[in-house]
Amino acid sequence: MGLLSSKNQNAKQAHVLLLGLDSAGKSTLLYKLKLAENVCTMPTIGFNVEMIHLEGDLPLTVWDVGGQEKMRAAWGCYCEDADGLLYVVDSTDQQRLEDSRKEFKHILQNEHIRNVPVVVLANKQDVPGALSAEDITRMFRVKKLCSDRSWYVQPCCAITGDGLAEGFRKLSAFLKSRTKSRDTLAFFKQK
Ligand code: G3D
Ligand code: MG
Repeated sequence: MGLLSSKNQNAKQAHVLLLGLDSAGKSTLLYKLKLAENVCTMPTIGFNVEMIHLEGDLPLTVWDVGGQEKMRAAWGCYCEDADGLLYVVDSTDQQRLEDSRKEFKHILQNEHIRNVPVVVLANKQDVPGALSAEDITRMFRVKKLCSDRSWYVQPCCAITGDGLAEGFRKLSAFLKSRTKSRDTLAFFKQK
């Protein structure tokens, strides 16, 4: 799986999927982070792919896949190489919250990303009346859905950038500890 896969466990880089309904703020947050630092970019073919490398952290290759209804059916095709999932929620869009929750639940069932760490980004916190990270955690039943993996729900605002680095760093930390425990397991298996 991905760049942290058994094929390439020494590569200090990870492949992360950035998903969520259309208009959740995926591209805004990706470019907000990208413009705040020096990054290597890659050509975009029907979706955005950017390298995000926060100082002192694991470089993340982030795949921002479209969230329109017809694109959602294709999300599964991007899972095979994924080491982690960032799921963006528009915390102000109460009408589509249930759609977003269903898509979240569905993607978590993809066998290729079983057990991969998840960070949910509760975006648009600048808008009055936005649901809090705690509300999203409860309404999405994140604790139950992610009982088989590391997870975290991070409040953020893609416009100001508040909370974005924290969310990415959290995922990076999960990925690092996952690699470490895999290495330890491999070490003991060899013995
Ligand atoms: P997507 O890539 O998930 O489809 P976009 O979403 O990044 O294109 O964002 C959709 C709209 O939401 C954009 O507005 C964008 O400016 C807005 N948006 C994204 N993040 C935030 C946020 O944190 N706060 C607020 N207030 N707005 C946000 P437009 O008007 O261009 O459609
Ligand atoms: Mg987009």
